[in-house]
Amino acid sequence: MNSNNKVACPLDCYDACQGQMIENNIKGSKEHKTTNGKLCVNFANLLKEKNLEKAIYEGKEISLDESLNILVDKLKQTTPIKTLFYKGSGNIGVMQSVTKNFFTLYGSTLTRGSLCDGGGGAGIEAGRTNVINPPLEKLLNADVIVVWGRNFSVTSSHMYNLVKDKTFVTIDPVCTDIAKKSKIHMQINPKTDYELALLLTRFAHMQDLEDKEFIEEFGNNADDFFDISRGRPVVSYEATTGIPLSLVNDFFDLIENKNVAIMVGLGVQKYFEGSQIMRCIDSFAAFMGYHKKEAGGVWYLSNSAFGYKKPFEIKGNNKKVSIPKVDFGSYDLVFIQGANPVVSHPNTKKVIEGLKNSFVVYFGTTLNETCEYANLIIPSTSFLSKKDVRLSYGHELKSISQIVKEKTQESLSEYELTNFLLEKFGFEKLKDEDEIISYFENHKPNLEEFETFEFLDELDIEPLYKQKTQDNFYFITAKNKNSLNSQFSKDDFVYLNSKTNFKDGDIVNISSKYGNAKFEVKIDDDIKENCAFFFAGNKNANYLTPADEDEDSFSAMYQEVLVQIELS
Ligand SMILES: Nc1nc2c(c(=O)[nH]1)N[C@H]1C(S)=C(S)[C@@H](COP(=O)(O)OP(=O)(O)OC[C@H]3O[C@@H](n4cnc5c(=O)[nH]c(N)nc54)[C@H](O)[C@@H]3O)O[C@H]1N2
Ligand SMILES: Nc1nc2c(c(=O)[nH]1)N[C@H]1C(S)=C(S)[C@@H](COP(=O)(O)OP(=O)(O)OC[C@H]3O[C@@H](n4cnc5c(=O)[nH]c(N)nc54)[C@H](O)[C@@H]3O)O[C@H]1N2
Ligand SMILES: [Mo]
Repeated sequence: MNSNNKVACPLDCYDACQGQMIENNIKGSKEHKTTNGKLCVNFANLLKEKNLEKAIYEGKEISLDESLNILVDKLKQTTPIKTLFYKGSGNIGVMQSVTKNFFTLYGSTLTRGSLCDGGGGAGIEAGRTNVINPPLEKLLNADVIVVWGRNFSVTSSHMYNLVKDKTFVTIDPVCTDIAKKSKIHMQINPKTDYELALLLTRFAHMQDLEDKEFIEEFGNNADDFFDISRGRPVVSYEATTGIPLSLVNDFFDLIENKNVAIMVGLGVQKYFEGSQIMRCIDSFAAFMGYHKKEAGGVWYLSNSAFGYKKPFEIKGNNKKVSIPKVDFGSYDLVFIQGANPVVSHPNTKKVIEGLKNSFVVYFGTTLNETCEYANLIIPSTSFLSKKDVRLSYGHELKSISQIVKEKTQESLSEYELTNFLLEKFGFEKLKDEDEIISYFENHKPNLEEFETFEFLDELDIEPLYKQKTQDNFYFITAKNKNSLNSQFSKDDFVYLNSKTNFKDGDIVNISSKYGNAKFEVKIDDDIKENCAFFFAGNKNANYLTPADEDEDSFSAMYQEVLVQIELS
């Protein structure tokens, strides 16, 4: 029997599960704590995908060798800086990043920042240097879990399963699945989480609940932070956040003398000042001393590569562009790997116009909306037929991928493509694949905790509610249970509360200052009445979003926008 039977789920998700091939079926591993013997609906969806098996040039199938020759010729004919390397997160195995090694040496323009968690990460770094999560054990030992801008039971269903019997509090404008299971749901107005964090800080102080020892030993500027929270009358927060003070009282009753875990998600930071908002929440947690308790703490999307050397990263002085601001049309050649910018990148109109004006190479496993604008499509090998390791941004466990299925001849892994290009251009080849993988497999990073915590001491945020009128809506976009960003099932609806007076099936024109598109309405009273909700992967939602960066981290800010809705 083939002893290679491990399969890591490659999908961009907190859980990073470990599977095992047993008699031609892949089962969730029982030894991997978060996987706990089960795999999810999206893993099943992934197995059903129809993988690309042929290269395509200008709409016609060609052989893999021909496609590689075209790529090499094009790269040789183009000024390197006029090429863009754009990598998405369709597969987030460690080995996916080796391609950057070639494009760095070759001299391509690279991207910086993120379409995902960058703003929040910058906020955490400002307070405690590294974006790392506490060990999973501390979550398992917490009493109360505060789910803050995260759809916990949907976007990390395995982590949720380990703690599902605990007491939950949810802070979310949407009455999510986890909000329904929570003792307290604070249905907050979008982009007011920093105000709630300040209000909680104020209440904590009034009830003498702050952790004075933590503040004394680790905290810098805690007084300044507290002063910010004192700047406004307590009652004024009710109207802006939409949260009754009575709920805040209930919250403190619930958490008194309890070990508290705060699970923060993307929701709080999809804004221009996302970093400050996250830092405000993290500062509240520090005020309570949650970062250094026996159990509990603050979880976010951690830097999963923290504490690992980068065995294939090359330092270059390549030009870098902020990812949300990328103008595809200003490059002669764009190389897109594992991404679907036509759906997932902000401002779809600008993306499509740009792609039409460039020679687009798509390197991926499946055909997606971006392929429509690709001149050359090179098939990437399925995750079942290439080696990899998965680190996780949700917890400290890893999973391994071995080759469990023979690959088709007409595809290449990221490792193979990189070595091919390195050789063609006379650069040094990559280290041995097994050597790289075994380093990641065996190295245990030292997740050192911080020695000082810098509290937020100045706050400058322009709330969206100042521009909010009776006639516009907050734009909310979040993940779907049955899809992984733009992969798998499609949902192009706009979800609205019935109090908006729209009806199921209405066709509406939605516009923002960045663009407009048509949507079919679905009525859903889980959505707050001042919000218009769209799932990630909705092919029209990003016509409405800004192709611009947040203030701190070159990252997208999908929700820094209000929209108008009219019957069409
Ligand atoms: N099933 C599934 N799982 C996934 C993914 C998927 O597509 N499908 N995607 C993966 C990826 S790439 C990522 S980055 C993670 C992200 O996973 P999460 O961190 O859960 O992120 P989102 O689903 O984008 O948003 C989380 C919540 O924030 C809420 N929210 C929106 N605006 C605000 C606000 O202003 N304040 C507050 N408090 N809440 C707000 C939304 O209503 C939503 O419930 O999930 C991963 N897991
Ligand atoms: N409106 C809206 N937009 C969003 C978000 C949102 O919540 N709402 N979320 C944002 C977030 S958090 C993220 S992370 C981004 C994600 O945005 P992207 O990184 O663009 O991810 P996807 O759109 O899922 O596209 C991934 C593609 O990778 C390909 N792929 C899969 N496996 C492999 C592989 O092994 N190798 C290669 N080469 N390709 C592979 C698949 O075919 C798939 O089409 O989207 C962002 N955009
Ligand atoms: Mo993401």
